[in-house]
Amino acid sequence: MTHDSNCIFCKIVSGDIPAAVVYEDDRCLAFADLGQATKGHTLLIPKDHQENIYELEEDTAAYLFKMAPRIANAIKTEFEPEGMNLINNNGKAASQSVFHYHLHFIPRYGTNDGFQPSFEDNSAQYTSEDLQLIAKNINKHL
Ligand code: DGP
Repeated sequence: MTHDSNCIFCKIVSGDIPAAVVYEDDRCLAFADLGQATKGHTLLIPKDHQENIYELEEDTAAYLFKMAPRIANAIKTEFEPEGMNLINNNGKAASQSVFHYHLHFIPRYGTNDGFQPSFEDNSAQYTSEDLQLIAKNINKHL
């Protein structure tokens, strides 16, 4: 198990700093996000220090996403939100501030709950041929 002594989430894993633990087992930890973007905002992390989606080992990813529906359903049952966003930020440009992989569970209480993820619709700028080329160019690296 990799532990980075400078990583705040590794310190939570080791118990060096406290957290409001939602769930814990030998491989993962879920705890309340300090910021509570909305009520019930929870983070799910691997105990192993893996920085981001690019570094995430496939079996770690599989385990986190195996647990994800359980965490989401527990939040849903408790707070009865109208929806839920699962978000993972990778890199500073994508608003990652803690460089230990984490999945945000953000329960949504209507459209005015203070959390506003938005996506531009740029579909007018791309033809279906453009999309085919984008897909092909990504696929060649898989
Ligand atoms: P991100 O921007 O995706 O890297 O999200 C990092 C989140 O981690 C942010 O929502 C606040 C939360 N966070 C940072 N430090 C702590 C901490 O010490 N304890 C807890 N519970 N959450 C933290």
